[in-house]
Amino acid sequence: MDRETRLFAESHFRGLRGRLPGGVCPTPDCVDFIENPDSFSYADFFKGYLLPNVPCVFSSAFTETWGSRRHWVTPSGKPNFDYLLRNYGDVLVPVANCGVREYNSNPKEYMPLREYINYWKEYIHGDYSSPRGCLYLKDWHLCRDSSAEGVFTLPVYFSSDWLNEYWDALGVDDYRFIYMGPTGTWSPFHADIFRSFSWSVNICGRKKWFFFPPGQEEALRDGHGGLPYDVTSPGLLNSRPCPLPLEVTQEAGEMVFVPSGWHHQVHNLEDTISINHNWVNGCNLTNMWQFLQQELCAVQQEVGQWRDAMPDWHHHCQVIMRSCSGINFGEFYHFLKVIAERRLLILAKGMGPEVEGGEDSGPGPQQAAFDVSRIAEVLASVVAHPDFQKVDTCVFSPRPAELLQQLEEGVVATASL
Ligand SMILES: O=C(O)CCC(=O)C(=O)O
Ligand SMILES: [Fe+2]
Repeated sequence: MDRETRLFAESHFRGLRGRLPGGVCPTPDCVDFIENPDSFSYADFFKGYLLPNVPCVFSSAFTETWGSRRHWVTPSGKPNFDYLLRNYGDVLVPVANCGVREYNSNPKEYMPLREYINYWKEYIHGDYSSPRGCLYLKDWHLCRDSSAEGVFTLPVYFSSDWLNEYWDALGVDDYRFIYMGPTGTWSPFHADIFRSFSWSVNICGRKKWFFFPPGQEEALRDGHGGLPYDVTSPGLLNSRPCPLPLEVTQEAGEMVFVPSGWHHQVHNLEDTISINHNWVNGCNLTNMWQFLQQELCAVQQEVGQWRDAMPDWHHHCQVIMRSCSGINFGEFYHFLKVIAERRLLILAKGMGPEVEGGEDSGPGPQQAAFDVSRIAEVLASVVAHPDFQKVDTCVFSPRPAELLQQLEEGVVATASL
């Protein structure tokens, strides 16, 4: 990140005063297509798409050199089953059944990749039908569970990725996924976990995306407040006036940027393999914090009747929240702490030359200074939250107020950087 981009971004967030842009976001007329990697910088992406939180599609030139685009695909553009079987045949992968609805998702089972590929071959030979239904391999953690050496190169645009940095630091999990499935497999209507961004590259095949800007999903709710499962079902659009989605067709090799809080639905138009990552950084941290507050409110409402009878009701709400949403207020603090300490260390080590992105180079001082200012703003809101004040923070080191003070000192020290 260069200084000019950092100052631009900090002034963007000062203008918002800790809030998210209010109201329903208007639907853009179309989604921009970025043709040429040589004339599209990190700063261009940051200012044009990440900060304004709007989608875009990058041409296949951006992923030309990826190993997976050579090895995972046959010369005719189909999935290279033999290569995948040779390299990953015994790996256990999660598989969803697209034909069975479980709430607003699909039930998943685990099977060796070999079994899934056998199913896929039979499905093709059976004219895209099978007694086993329509199965979609989703959320396979290739990087966590096997080596992904040479499979892809993290594009510089997506290099500020605190979610994966946090999980890598803990050595436990990640949000890096492989999806693969035949024509007709699809992902129901949703917004991404924790209001993260996502990026998605088709290694082979094509996808159709339906996007709704944040807030527009409210008009799609049913009488019980539920969101639709399938926004393409004729029943939905015929029943009442609904906003129309923004439609994008993603071709082989192309890369889609999915902004924070945009609901979407995705259909594979051909036999498709994709790599998708979820990521959070200083640009959508407020969205994540707001999402966590909403999740806690929902839990509190659900178990409100026991509030007076249970002395540790607040603690139980946090426990329930963790099991439903995967994270609670205490863990969110830990996430902020891990990233904050890494950024403060970069700043303390001195203001060396700015290196732009890349998987291994890590953030430079301007990026670190921006990150510190974003964490300081959100942590101030966390510390002031009445439900965070009920969390037992004695065991946290440093204590939240102490970390906030270090960050605020960091903001002052880097003002002239
Ligand atoms: O490709 C899919 O089926 C879903 C992808 C998705 O939802 C995402 O990348 O956020
Ligand atoms: Fe998604």
